Order: sequence, then structure tokens, then C-alpha cells
Amino acid sequence: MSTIGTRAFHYFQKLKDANVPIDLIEKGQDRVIDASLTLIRERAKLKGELVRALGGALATTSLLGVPLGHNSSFLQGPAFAPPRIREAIWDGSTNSTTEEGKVLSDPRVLTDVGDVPVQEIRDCGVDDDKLMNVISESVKLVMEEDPLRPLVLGGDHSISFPVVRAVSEKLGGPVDVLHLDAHPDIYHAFEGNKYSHASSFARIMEGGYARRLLQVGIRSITSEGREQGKKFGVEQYEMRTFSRDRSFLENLKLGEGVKGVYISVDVDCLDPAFAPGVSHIEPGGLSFRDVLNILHNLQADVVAADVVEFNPQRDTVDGMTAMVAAKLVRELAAKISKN
Ligand SMILES: [Mn+2]
Repeated sequence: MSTIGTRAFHYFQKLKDANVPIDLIEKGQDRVIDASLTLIRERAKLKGELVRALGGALATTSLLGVPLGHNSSFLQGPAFAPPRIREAIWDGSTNSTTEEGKVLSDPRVLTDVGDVPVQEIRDCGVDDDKLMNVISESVKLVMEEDPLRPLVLGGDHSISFPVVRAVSEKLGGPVDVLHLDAHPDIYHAFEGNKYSHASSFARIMEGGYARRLLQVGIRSITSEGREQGKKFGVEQYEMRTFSRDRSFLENLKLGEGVKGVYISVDVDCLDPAFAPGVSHIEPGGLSFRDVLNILHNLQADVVAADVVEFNPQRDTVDGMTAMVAAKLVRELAAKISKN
């Protein structure tokens, strides 16, 4: 078990115990945040320059890692996911072409601006209000560099709130959200944490960042999950009726009249037979092909996406779920990129 959750505050306490003045701590935190944003900004600028110099891309997917696990209610392993997903994308066991023929080694299709240094920021005692703002700002810095569009590697599902907020704010209006998950993640504040990975979609709906929210793959939902879904007008498609809903879900058209479509994929939307490396194993889920059919057939201008909740600490020894998460990322990249 990792100790990510307590590490940051451990050091904050040590700084305070050593009588380091609070204004000095806060100044140091601000400098670390500035440096973090500079890292993302400069990498996004260079990648943007490259794609524009090559020419011909209307939309290019840019990976942005957010290695955050402390807002999970159970295991914190998703903090270790982004480097494992990248490794699986480029491990050489498969070619770099997606199912519908896009070439991922072409920087006009896929590029990467690296990770938000979440642990380094928290290590200085930065709280979640500030940290969530850093994540939102990082997403906006990627979107600043036309034609880059962010594909965020989680991290636990709490990261979807600052990411969707940034996308909506940057585009100037709500988006439609397609959310694939075993869980609706819409508790008001799970275990008292408003930033919990089980509450991200409550924050998104409260903020008005999504017009339509379609949740697909749901099979672990409480009465609060259903009530919150009703309150926010969420379209919840549960696995128990998937065979009935299948043809509708495989022919979705989203995003008309809004700024675009956001796709959030929690790896646990898949049946654990396909993806055992998740924190919350919930049998009775989607097959990998079900997910691809939904994504491939979706008619939408996908402006950004995330793949979250892959937990390398629960994966098989040969890293099967890393490959599954990587393929989700590859196919989403193909969906986002346009020439
Ligand atoms: Mn989930």
C-alpha cells in the first residue's frame, strides 16, 4: 500500500514544526506551481509549433498525465498509471496504427506534453483547491496551442472535474459528456470529500460544464447515485439493460448545439475479465469490443477525453490492463485527431 495520501501533509507539518514561516512556505508553493505550469506551457508550445510546421492537422491529440491517486476512497495506485500507459503504447509489441488506420507515430495525430507533477506539488503542502486549479490551468495551456486537444491520463476519477471545467471554460460553454464507468461518481461529497473520485460528476453538473451527461456501463449504483442522477438530468444506462440499449449506444450522435463532446473512460467500465487492474473490481461489465463499438460509431466532435482509474498495483504480472488502457488511449487519440 502506498502512502501518497499522507506524504504531502507529512512534509507540510515538518515545515511548520521546524518554524519555517507560513508566508515563506506559501511563496515556495507558488514558485513550485509556477514552475510546474511553465513545464507544461513550454512543452505544449514546442509540440504546437511542430504540428503547425508539419501542417495539415485540424485536431491533434496531446497526452497530459495527471498522476493523482489521493482522492480515491479505496486504493491510490492510479497515481502510478500515466508512465505505465505510455510504456504500453510504445512497447513495440504492436504497430503504431489504430484500428481505423491513423498512425500514432505521426506527431500530427498524437503528441505528449508530459505529466502535471502532482506529487511534487502536494509534497510542498499544496491543498486540493489549489491543486485542482493547477490541473485546470494545465489543460488550458494545452488547448491554447491550436490544434492540440488534451487526452488526459489519470489518475483517479477526481481529475475529470478540473479537466472538464477547463475544457468548458476554455471553449466558452458546456460540452456533452459520454462517461463510461461501472459507477456514476455523482455522490454529493463521498466520505465528506467534495473532490472524491466518487463525486467528480456532481461537481461537473453543479458547475454547468456539461449539458448532457450519458453514463454507460453502470452496475454499482446506490439510491443516492440514482437520486443525484435524476436531480441533474443524467442519462444513466445500466448494464442490466445493456442488451436492450446496445443499438442505441452504438449509434450515438452527441454535441449538437454545444461546444463539443468530452469522453471520460473509467477502465472499470470494462468487465474485470478484460481489465483486472482496477481498484474497484465490479463483475458484469462491458467487453472491450463493446467499448470500441461505442467509440468508433460515435458521431461527435471530441474536444478532449480522459482515461482514468487504471491501477498498476492491481494489474497482472504481464501488465495486461496497462495494454488495455493503452489501447483505449490509442483509439481515443484516433477519435480526437482530424486532418
Ligand atoms: Mn468506476
